[in-house]
Amino acid sequence: MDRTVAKQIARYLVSAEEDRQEVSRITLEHPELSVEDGYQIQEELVLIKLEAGYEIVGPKMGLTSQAKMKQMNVNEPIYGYVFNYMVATGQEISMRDFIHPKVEAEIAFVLGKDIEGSGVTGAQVLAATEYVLPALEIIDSRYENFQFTLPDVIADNASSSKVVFGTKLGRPNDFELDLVGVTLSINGKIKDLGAGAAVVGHPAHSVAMLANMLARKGLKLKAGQTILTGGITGAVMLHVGDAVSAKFDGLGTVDFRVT
Ligand code: OOG
Ligand code: MG
Repeated sequence: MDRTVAKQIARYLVSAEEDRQEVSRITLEHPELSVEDGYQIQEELVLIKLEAGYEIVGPKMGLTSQAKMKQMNVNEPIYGYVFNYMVATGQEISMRDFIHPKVEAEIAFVLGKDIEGSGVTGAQVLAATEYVLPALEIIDSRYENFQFTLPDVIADNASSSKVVFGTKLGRPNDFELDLVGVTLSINGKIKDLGAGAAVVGHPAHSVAMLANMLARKGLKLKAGQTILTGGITGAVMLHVGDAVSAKFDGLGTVDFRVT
């Protein structure tokens, strides 16, 4: 698509994020947009963030579980980017920072080596991984009612908004990550649960898919990046006063409170 249009749409989405103001999804005005166009807009959005001085923590995968695909009514995994300003530093997050946030439990990978090329496998990913750690991702679609098609959500940086990382680092080979069980609770009540296998069979497979998707663009995963592999559980709406807690078998607990 025309670069000027892609840039203009990217700016529209960045403003929605900065103003915490939901906007009409872009495919209403541009019904012809393809998945490729969505990524072109996302690339412009990433450039705007980099020009503003923000840094990439890592790319992330989204819509990798049946729970998420069903919930959002889309049928294929996507990627987006987590930036340094999105990483929560305390145990509290303020509802004022969001439009209509939801939380989901994920397993994150910290890479010790670059992963490049097509045909990357889960085994290669595990060999290149320094640590795995639990995370709660807070997604906040910029679109009205959190409703979108694939090109919309890709352009909107896969709804990325904030991440709370756990503090317990695991060595990837000490776990069968597909069998790691997770519960997601709010105010002491379990809202959803699952296991690592919910994420395209194995979270390492999600990272491999990501490497392969990036390879098509001539990009690679880099040593030092922290990568979210996608929600294991469905995403749960947040409200002021919520105490959110996710328990990961062997990887500890991630908690935060919504003020
Ligand atoms: C898209 C974001 C997807 C995940 O883990 O599935 C995502 C959305 O559901 O709004 O981060
Ligand atoms: Mg996610």
